[in-house]
Amino acid sequence: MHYTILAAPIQDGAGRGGCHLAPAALRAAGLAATLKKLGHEVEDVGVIEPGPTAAVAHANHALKALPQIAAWIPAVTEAAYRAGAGREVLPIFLGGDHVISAGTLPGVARSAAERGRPLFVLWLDAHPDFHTLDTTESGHLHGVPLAYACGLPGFTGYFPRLDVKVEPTRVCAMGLRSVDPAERHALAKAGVLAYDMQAIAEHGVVPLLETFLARVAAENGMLHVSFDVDFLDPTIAPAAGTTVPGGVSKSEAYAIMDLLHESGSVTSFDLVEFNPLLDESGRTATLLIDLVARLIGRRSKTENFEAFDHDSQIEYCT
Ligand code: B3U
Ligand code: MN
Ligand code: MN
Repeated sequence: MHYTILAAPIQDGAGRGGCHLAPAALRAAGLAATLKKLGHEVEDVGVIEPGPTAAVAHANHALKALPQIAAWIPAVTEAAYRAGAGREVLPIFLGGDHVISAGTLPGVARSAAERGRPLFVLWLDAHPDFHTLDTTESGHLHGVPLAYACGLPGFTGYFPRLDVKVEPTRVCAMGLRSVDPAERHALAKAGVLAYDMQAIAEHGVVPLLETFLARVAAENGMLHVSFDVDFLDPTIAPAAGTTVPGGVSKSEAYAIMDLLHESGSVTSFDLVEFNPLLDESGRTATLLIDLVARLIGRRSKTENFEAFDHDSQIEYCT
Protein backbone atom coordinates (compact mmCIF):
# COMPACT_ATOMS: atom_id res chain seq x y z
CA MET A 1 0.00 0.00 0.00
CA HIS A 2 1.24 3.45 -0.66
CA TYR A 3 -0.15 6.80 0.43
CA THR A 4 -0.75 9.98 -1.49
CA ILE A 5 -1.26 13.25 0.30
CA LEU A 6 -3.45 15.74 -1.55
CA ALA A 7 -4.07 19.18 -0.10
CA ALA A 8 -7.19 21.28 -0.65
CA PRO A 9 -6.42 24.49 1.24
CA ILE A 10 -9.96 25.88 1.50
CA GLN A 11 -11.04 28.14 4.33
CA ASP A 12 -14.16 29.76 2.85
CA GLY A 13 -16.50 27.08 4.16
CA ALA A 14 -15.67 27.79 7.80
CA GLY A 15 -16.58 30.76 9.91
CA ARG A 16 -12.98 31.41 10.94
CA GLY A 17 -9.96 31.79 8.72
CA GLY A 18 -6.89 29.62 9.06
CA CYS A 19 -7.86 26.10 7.91
CA HIS A 20 -6.13 26.73 4.60
CA LEU A 21 -2.84 26.74 6.51
CA ALA A 22 -3.32 23.15 7.69
CA PRO A 23 -1.47 21.33 4.89
CA ALA A 24 1.62 23.50 5.34
CA ALA A 25 1.47 23.18 9.13
CA LEU A 26 1.06 19.40 8.99
CA ARG A 27 3.93 19.18 6.56
CA ALA A 28 6.09 21.32 8.86
CA ALA A 29 5.08 19.17 11.83
CA GLY A 30 6.29 16.11 9.91
CA LEU A 31 3.22 14.28 8.54
CA ALA A 32 4.79 12.88 5.36
CA ALA A 33 8.20 12.58 6.99
CA THR A 34 6.77 10.51 9.84
CA LEU A 35 4.92 8.15 7.52
CA LYS A 36 8.06 7.74 5.42
CA LYS A 37 10.14 7.09 8.50
CA LEU A 38 7.75 4.29 9.36
CA GLY A 39 8.69 2.65 6.10
CA HIS A 40 5.70 3.63 3.96
CA GLU A 41 5.76 4.92 0.45
CA VAL A 42 4.32 8.39 0.67
CA GLU A 43 3.83 10.80 -2.16
CA ASP A 44 3.05 14.37 -1.22
CA VAL A 45 1.41 15.13 -4.54
CA GLY A 46 0.66 18.71 -3.81
CA VAL A 47 -2.10 21.17 -3.87
CA ILE A 48 -5.46 21.22 -5.65
CA GLU A 49 -6.28 24.54 -7.31
CA PRO A 50 -9.83 25.87 -7.66
CA GLY A 51 -11.44 26.48 -11.04
CA PRO A 52 -12.61 29.93 -12.15
CA THR A 53 -15.17 31.69 -9.98
CA ALA A 54 -18.52 32.57 -11.55
CA ALA A 55 -21.18 34.81 -10.07
CA VAL A 56 -24.03 32.85 -8.46
CA ALA A 57 -27.02 34.01 -6.51
CA HIS A 58 -29.17 32.00 -4.12
CA ALA A 59 -32.41 32.73 -2.29
CA ASN A 60 -30.73 31.89 1.04
CA HIS A 61 -28.89 35.15 1.69
CA ALA A 62 -27.06 33.66 4.67
CA LEU A 63 -24.86 31.57 2.35
CA LYS A 64 -21.21 32.58 2.61
CA ALA A 65 -18.68 32.36 -0.24
CA LEU A 66 -20.90 30.23 -2.48
CA PRO A 67 -19.11 31.26 -5.73
CA GLN A 68 -15.65 30.54 -4.27
CA ILE A 69 -16.71 27.15 -2.97
CA ALA A 70 -18.59 26.27 -6.15
CA ALA A 71 -15.26 26.87 -7.93
CA TRP A 72 -13.41 24.43 -5.66
CA ILE A 73 -15.82 21.47 -5.68
CA PRO A 74 -15.31 20.22 -9.27
CA ALA A 75 -11.53 20.53 -8.89
CA VAL A 76 -11.50 18.53 -5.65
CA THR A 77 -13.90 15.94 -7.11
CA GLU A 78 -11.71 15.38 -10.14
CA ALA A 79 -8.52 15.18 -8.06
CA ALA A 80 -10.15 12.78 -5.61
CA TYR A 81 -11.33 10.55 -8.45
CA ARG A 82 -7.89 10.59 -10.08
CA ALA A 83 -6.23 9.71 -6.77
CA GLY A 84 -7.35 6.13 -7.47
CA ALA A 85 -8.83 5.02 -4.14
CA GLY A 86 -9.43 1.29 -3.98
CA ARG A 87 -6.29 0.32 -5.85
CA GLU A 88 -2.92 -0.02 -4.13
CA VAL A 89 -3.09 3.59 -2.99
CA LEU A 90 -4.72 5.22 -0.02
CA PRO A 91 -5.30 8.93 -0.65
CA ILE A 92 -5.14 11.24 2.36
CA PHE A 93 -7.03 14.44 1.61
CA LEU A 94 -5.95 17.36 3.75
CA GLY A 95 -8.32 20.26 4.27
CA GLY A 96 -9.06 22.90 4.42
CA ASP A 97 -12.40 23.01 6.07
CA HIS A 98 -14.94 20.21 5.76
CA VAL A 99 -16.40 21.54 2.51
CA ILE A 100 -13.57 19.62 0.77
CA SER A 101 -15.66 16.48 1.35
CA ALA A 102 -18.19 17.85 -1.14
CA GLY A 103 -15.42 16.93 -3.61
CA THR A 104 -13.66 13.97 -2.02
CA LEU A 105 -16.86 11.96 -1.43
CA PRO A 106 -18.20 12.20 -5.00
CA GLY A 107 -14.69 11.53 -6.35
CA VAL A 108 -14.18 8.34 -4.36
CA ALA A 109 -17.82 7.31 -4.92
CA ARG A 110 -17.06 7.31 -8.64
CA SER A 111 -13.92 5.21 -8.05
CA ALA A 112 -15.94 2.72 -6.00
CA ALA A 113 -18.65 2.47 -8.65
CA GLU A 114 -16.02 1.74 -11.31
CA ARG A 115 -14.60 -1.03 -9.17
CA GLY A 116 -18.07 -2.46 -8.60
CA ARG A 117 -17.73 -2.08 -4.83
CA PRO A 118 -20.13 -0.33 -2.44
CA LEU A 119 -18.78 2.81 -0.79
CA PHE A 120 -19.21 3.16 2.97
CA VAL A 121 -18.47 6.41 4.80
CA LEU A 122 -17.39 6.85 8.40
CA TRP A 123 -18.05 10.47 9.38
CA LEU A 124 -16.13 11.33 12.56
CA ASP A 125 -17.35 14.77 13.61
CA ALA A 126 -19.14 16.73 16.31
CA HIS A 127 -21.45 17.86 13.49
CA PRO A 128 -23.21 15.83 10.79
CA ASP A 129 -22.74 18.54 8.12
CA PHE A 130 -26.13 17.49 6.77
CA HIS A 131 -27.59 20.85 5.82
CA THR A 132 -28.74 21.76 2.34
CA LEU A 133 -28.17 25.19 0.83
CA ASP A 134 -31.75 25.97 1.86
CA THR A 135 -31.63 24.79 5.48
CA THR A 136 -28.28 26.16 6.69
CA GLU A 137 -28.83 29.13 8.96
CA SER A 138 -25.18 30.00 9.59
CA GLY A 139 -24.53 29.89 5.83
CA HIS A 140 -21.13 28.28 6.46
CA LEU A 141 -20.81 25.71 3.73
CA HIS A 142 -18.68 23.29 5.77
CA GLY A 143 -22.12 22.38 7.16
CA VAL A 144 -23.39 20.86 3.88
CA PRO A 145 -20.93 18.36 2.31
CA LEU A 146 -22.43 15.10 3.54
CA ALA A 147 -25.96 16.10 2.53
CA TYR A 148 -24.75 17.09 -0.94
CA ALA A 149 -22.78 13.89 -1.48
CA CYS A 150 -25.81 11.83 -0.37
CA GLY A 151 -27.89 13.49 -3.08
CA LEU A 152 -30.16 15.67 -0.96
CA PRO A 153 -32.06 18.20 -3.10
CA GLY A 154 -31.31 21.85 -3.69
CA PHE A 155 -27.69 21.75 -4.85
CA THR A 156 -28.45 21.63 -8.58
CA GLY A 157 -27.07 24.61 -10.43
CA TYR A 158 -24.62 25.41 -7.64
CA PHE A 159 -22.51 22.30 -7.02
CA PRO A 160 -21.75 19.80 -9.83
CA ARG A 161 -24.36 17.22 -10.78
CA LEU A 162 -23.42 14.00 -8.98
CA ASP A 163 -22.29 11.13 -11.21
CA VAL A 164 -22.46 8.74 -8.29
CA LYS A 165 -24.14 9.46 -4.97
CA VAL A 166 -23.13 8.20 -1.57
CA GLU A 167 -25.84 5.85 -0.30
CA PRO A 168 -26.93 7.39 3.03
CA THR A 169 -27.69 4.02 4.60
CA ARG A 170 -24.00 3.19 4.15
CA VAL A 171 -22.93 6.23 6.17
CA CYS A 172 -22.07 5.98 9.86
CA ALA A 173 -21.65 9.30 11.68
CA MET A 174 -19.97 9.14 15.07
CA GLY A 175 -19.20 11.67 17.77
CA LEU A 176 -22.20 13.93 17.09
CA ARG A 177 -23.01 16.53 19.69
CA SER A 178 -24.10 19.59 17.75
CA VAL A 179 -26.95 18.73 15.40
CA ASP A 180 -29.39 21.35 14.12
CA PRO A 181 -33.11 20.44 13.95
CA ALA A 182 -33.20 20.41 10.12
CA GLU A 183 -30.19 18.09 10.10
CA ARG A 184 -31.73 15.75 12.69
CA HIS A 185 -34.83 15.39 10.56
CA ALA A 186 -32.86 14.92 7.31
CA LEU A 187 -30.50 12.32 8.84
CA ALA A 188 -33.42 10.21 10.07
CA LYS A 189 -35.27 10.52 6.77
CA ALA A 190 -32.19 9.52 4.76
CA GLY A 191 -31.40 6.57 7.04
CA VAL A 192 -27.91 7.63 8.09
CA LEU A 193 -26.58 5.62 11.03
CA ALA A 194 -25.89 8.39 13.56
CA TYR A 195 -24.15 7.82 16.89
CA ASP A 196 -23.94 10.80 19.20
CA MET A 197 -21.65 11.04 22.24
CA GLN A 198 -24.46 9.64 24.36
CA ALA A 199 -24.50 6.47 22.28
CA ILE A 200 -20.72 6.23 22.56
CA ALA A 201 -20.95 6.61 26.35
CA GLU A 202 -23.66 3.95 26.55
CA HIS A 203 -22.28 1.34 24.17
CA GLY A 204 -18.59 2.18 23.79
CA VAL A 205 -16.95 3.35 20.62
CA VAL A 206 -15.31 -0.02 19.93
CA PRO A 207 -18.45 -2.22 19.74
CA LEU A 208 -20.28 0.41 17.66
CA LEU A 209 -17.44 0.69 15.19
CA GLU A 210 -16.83 -3.06 15.07
CA THR A 211 -20.44 -3.64 14.03
CA PHE A 212 -20.18 -1.09 11.24
CA LEU A 213 -16.81 -2.44 10.06
CA ALA A 214 -18.19 -5.99 9.98
CA ARG A 215 -20.88 -4.77 7.59
CA VAL A 216 -18.30 -3.05 5.39
CA ALA A 217 -16.23 -6.25 5.28
CA ALA A 218 -19.25 -8.49 4.61
CA GLU A 219 -20.05 -6.43 1.50
CA ASN A 220 -16.40 -6.07 0.42
CA GLY A 221 -16.97 -2.33 0.68
CA MET A 222 -14.57 0.52 0.19
CA LEU A 223 -14.45 2.77 3.25
CA HIS A 224 -13.90 6.50 3.18
CA VAL A 225 -13.16 8.00 6.59
CA SER A 226 -13.84 11.71 7.02
CA PHE A 227 -12.12 12.97 10.15
CA ASP A 228 -13.08 16.43 11.42
CA VAL A 229 -10.72 17.65 14.14
CA ASP A 230 -13.69 18.78 16.25
CA PHE A 231 -14.63 15.10 16.64
CA LEU A 232 -11.94 15.12 19.33
CA ASP A 233 -12.47 16.70 22.70
CA PRO A 234 -11.21 20.32 22.68
CA THR A 235 -8.94 19.62 25.66
CA ILE A 236 -6.81 17.35 23.47
CA ALA A 237 -7.38 19.10 20.13
CA PRO A 238 -7.92 22.83 20.61
CA ALA A 239 -7.07 23.76 17.01
CA ALA A 240 -10.51 23.63 15.41
CA GLY A 241 -12.77 26.58 14.64
CA THR A 242 -15.98 25.07 16.02
CA THR A 243 -14.93 23.00 19.00
CA VAL A 244 -17.72 21.42 21.05
CA PRO A 245 -17.09 20.14 24.58
CA GLY A 246 -17.66 16.50 25.41
CA GLY A 247 -15.80 14.97 22.48
CA VAL A 248 -13.84 11.81 21.99
CA SER A 249 -10.85 11.16 24.25
CA LYS A 250 -7.35 10.34 23.17
CA SER A 251 -7.69 6.67 24.08
CA GLU A 252 -10.99 6.41 22.20
CA ALA A 253 -9.41 8.07 19.17
CA TYR A 254 -6.46 5.67 19.30
CA ALA A 255 -8.84 2.70 19.60
CA ILE A 256 -10.75 3.91 16.53
CA MET A 257 -7.59 4.26 14.47
CA ASP A 258 -6.36 0.83 15.56
CA LEU A 259 -9.68 -0.79 14.59
CA LEU A 260 -9.67 0.99 11.26
CA HIS A 261 -6.16 -0.23 10.60
CA GLU A 262 -6.99 -3.80 11.59
CA SER A 263 -10.08 -3.82 9.40
CA GLY A 264 -8.01 -3.28 6.26
CA SER A 265 -11.12 -1.65 4.78
CA VAL A 266 -10.10 2.01 4.69
CA THR A 267 -9.50 3.13 1.11
CA SER A 268 -9.41 6.94 1.55
CA PHE A 269 -9.20 9.46 4.35
CA ASP A 270 -10.05 13.16 4.88
CA LEU A 271 -8.36 15.16 7.60
CA VAL A 272 -10.24 18.46 7.90
CA GLU A 273 -10.92 21.54 9.97
CA PHE A 274 -7.46 21.68 11.52
CA ASN A 275 -6.78 25.37 12.09
CA PRO A 276 -3.10 25.91 12.99
CA LEU A 277 -3.83 29.48 14.10
CA LEU A 278 -5.76 28.00 17.03
CA ASP A 279 -3.19 25.41 18.02
CA GLU A 280 -1.23 25.46 21.26
CA SER A 281 2.45 24.84 20.63
CA GLY A 282 1.62 22.40 17.86
CA ARG A 283 -0.02 19.84 20.11
CA THR A 284 -3.07 19.28 17.91
CA ALA A 285 -0.80 18.82 14.88
CA THR A 286 1.28 16.28 16.75
CA LEU A 287 -1.77 14.33 17.87
CA LEU A 288 -3.22 14.30 14.34
CA ILE A 289 0.02 12.96 12.90
CA ASP A 290 0.06 10.31 15.58
CA LEU A 291 -3.53 9.32 14.74
CA VAL A 292 -2.70 9.01 11.04
CA ALA A 293 0.31 6.86 11.97
CA ARG A 294 -2.03 4.60 13.96
CA LEU A 295 -4.42 4.41 11.03
CA ILE A 296 -1.62 3.06 8.88
CA GLY A 297 -0.52 0.72 11.61
CA ARG A 298 2.06 2.14 13.96
CA ARG A 299 1.78 2.86 17.64
CA SER A 300 4.01 5.47 19.18
CA LYS A 301 6.19 4.38 22.08
CA THR A 302 4.97 7.33 24.09
CA GLU A 303 1.29 7.87 23.55
CA ASN A 304 0.90 10.83 25.76
CA PHE A 305 3.14 13.43 24.29
CA GLU A 306 1.34 16.67 24.94
CA ALA A 307 3.91 19.16 23.82
CA PHE A 308 5.07 19.72 20.29
CA ASP A 309 7.59 17.12 19.23
CA HIS A 310 9.42 17.48 16.00
CA ASP A 311 8.85 14.39 13.87
CA SER A 312 12.36 13.17 14.53
CA GLN A 313 11.43 12.83 18.19
CA ILE A 314 8.33 10.71 17.70
CA GLU A 315 9.37 7.14 18.29
CA TYR A 316 7.27 4.29 16.96
CA CYS A 317 7.23 0.64 17.87
CA THR A 318 8.44 -1.59 15.07
N1 B3U B 1 -24.46 23.03 12.13
C1 B3U B 1 -23.84 24.33 12.26
C2 B3U B 1 -22.49 24.25 12.94
C3 B3U B 1 -21.39 23.56 12.24
C4 B3U B 1 -21.40 22.64 11.25
N2 B3U B 1 -20.14 22.29 11.01
C5 B3U B 1 -19.39 22.94 11.80
N3 B3U B 1 -20.13 23.74 12.54
N4 B3U B 1 -18.06 22.84 11.89
C6 B3U B 1 -23.74 25.01 10.91
O1 B3U B 1 -23.19 26.11 10.86
O2 B3U B 1 -24.20 24.47 9.91
MN1 MN C 1 -17.40 18.73 9.84
MN1 MN D 1 -17.39 19.53 12.98
